[in-house]
Amino acid sequence: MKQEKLRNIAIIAHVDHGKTTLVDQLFRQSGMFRENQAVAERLMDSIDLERERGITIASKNGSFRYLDYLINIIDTPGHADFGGQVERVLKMADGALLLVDAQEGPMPQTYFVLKKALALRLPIIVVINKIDKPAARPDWAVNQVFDLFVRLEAPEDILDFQLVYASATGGYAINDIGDNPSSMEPLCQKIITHIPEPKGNQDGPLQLLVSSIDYSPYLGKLGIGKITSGKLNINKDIVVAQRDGTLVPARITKIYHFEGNHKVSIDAAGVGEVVAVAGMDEITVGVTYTDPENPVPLPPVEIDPPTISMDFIPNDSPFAGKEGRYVTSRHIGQRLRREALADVALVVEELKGRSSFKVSGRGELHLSILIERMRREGYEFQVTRPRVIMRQDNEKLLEPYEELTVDMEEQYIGQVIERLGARKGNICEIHQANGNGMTRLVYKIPTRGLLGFRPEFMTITKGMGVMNYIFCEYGPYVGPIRNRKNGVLVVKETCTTVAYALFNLQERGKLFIRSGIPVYDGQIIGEHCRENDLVVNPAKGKKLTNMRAAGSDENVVLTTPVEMSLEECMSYINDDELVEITPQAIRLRKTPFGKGIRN
Ligand SMILES: Nc1nc2c(ncn2[C@@H]2O[C@H](COP(=O)(O)OP(=O)(O)OP(=O)(O)O)[C@@H](O)[C@H]2O)c(=O)[nH]1
Ligand SMILES: [Mg+2]
Repeated sequence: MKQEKLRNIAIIAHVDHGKTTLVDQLFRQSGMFRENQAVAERLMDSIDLERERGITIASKNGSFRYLDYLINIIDTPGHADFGGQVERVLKMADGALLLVDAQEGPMPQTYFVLKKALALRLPIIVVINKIDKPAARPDWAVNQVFDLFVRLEAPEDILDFQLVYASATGGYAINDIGDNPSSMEPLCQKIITHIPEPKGNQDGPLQLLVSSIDYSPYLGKLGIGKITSGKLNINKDIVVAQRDGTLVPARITKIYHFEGNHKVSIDAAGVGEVVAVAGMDEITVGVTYTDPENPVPLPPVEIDPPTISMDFIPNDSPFAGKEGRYVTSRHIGQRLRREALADVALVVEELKGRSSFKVSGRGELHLSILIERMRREGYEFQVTRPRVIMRQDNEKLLEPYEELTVDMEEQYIGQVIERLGARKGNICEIHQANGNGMTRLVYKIPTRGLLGFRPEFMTITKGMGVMNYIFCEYGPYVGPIRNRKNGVLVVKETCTTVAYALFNLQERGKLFIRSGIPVYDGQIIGEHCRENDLVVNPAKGKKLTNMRAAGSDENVVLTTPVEMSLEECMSYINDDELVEITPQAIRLRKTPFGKGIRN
């Protein structure tokens, strides 16, 4: 592949601004699919959890052809918790498409990803997307983007960014508002003219920085990256320069490049090509594949440190080992370490003498997605409540703060302000109702205060609110923040729940389970209406009498139990409680006495 006919771009934006949808259209219009071929929407969101949640979790490589150019494109996640991926995959790109929603304008994650792209001095094409929305305000959005570039002190040449307007769902891009929409052509033109071809010396020593890791059931681990110097040939001997500087010899068994959303096997690749390489198992993001005769390692990417952590503990509940396939500390440790090799934003530490692991990441979602994936793979374990990672600055204790943006209808503002006040948030900005009747509040709030706020916010705003947050800095510790006010209902002894007993317990609080469910001593099955915990017997039947009463057991009407998602469970529990996770169930429990789990 000739270097001048290659382009490598990353597509970056705030969550939901339309990255994956735009990739769909670029693929479709490149003639990659047959006319009548059924192609899934958001094709690059290929992981089950991505489809279920409608968000991108892992960045992915793909490519499409435009004229005689091959354009490698990297779709990235927009959610702040997965920001670590954006930081590292940008190393494969020679330019970036910065998408901005024409109605919302730049959002916290737009700021973050732009900052990372500017740090690498990548040329940028700004795509004002969703111009088809009735409340779109493209001119305003452009001004906001320009301000953002200025605020981030973009160098002169990059400040003068290229601009297109687009509707990813409509399948068109235009250079000026008012142009006739027809196709994505104007965007493709901008890519080939304004994003430079990849640089590097074809005859130099091999250099490829592994920026992403993929798995193949047949080939094991694949290191993905861009060749910045030299050539790569199949069955060639190379060395892997590890992050600590050691050199490990290796042999390349397979090389793939990307066509559409597929990998296609090739025999050789040259400078500028983005490839996936098989043959080495002990690799991690940040290693360099290089020449054994003349090794020239590349500096690995610096990744922002994690802000929250939780303990992963082998399951020791009375139901342990019944539902999972991988249950031992060894299984859990291996799986976590494997994840940490592919995801450098995740830090896994063994807790000595406790056969448990401290896992640190960028946010609740970062960790909960990992937990959910492990659960689906057949793992069984328990986790503690997430806690933020504190720092010490001389005598002062510091904790992480986030910038939180909430958009909601006016009638909910009072309640939201009250809740965020209790969580030690400080209002920084208020933007009165704009075109779509939403008011925006911007807060600075300790990360601790944010834990578990999303479900609360969704309940207050009846599911219509939008919230976003992004790590901003470490600041002074603000003292304790209260988690929940109420105690819980704790099961006395192992049994199966009975409708009649639950019916009576309903008066004591909110229940989390139905009848006919096996439960164990110490399991939490509801929230007490008072502040203390209450030990209950959910199997207590009715006293038998000879009398026939109207309210016999079949007639007992139970209110629907509260069903909490994994994230809700994680932030619901207190420090003396655990979430038990198995492929079949998520349960809450009290920590067994004497088995301290805190640091
Ligand atoms: N009206 C309108 N909706 C759009 C447009 N582009 C995307 N959407 C919608 O916006 C939503 C999010 O789109 P995605 O493509 O998943 O956004 P994303 O940026 O990939 O999101 P993450 O990967 O989770 O950060 C979907 O419901 C799309 O249908 C557009 O041009 N116009
Ligand atoms: Mg996406």
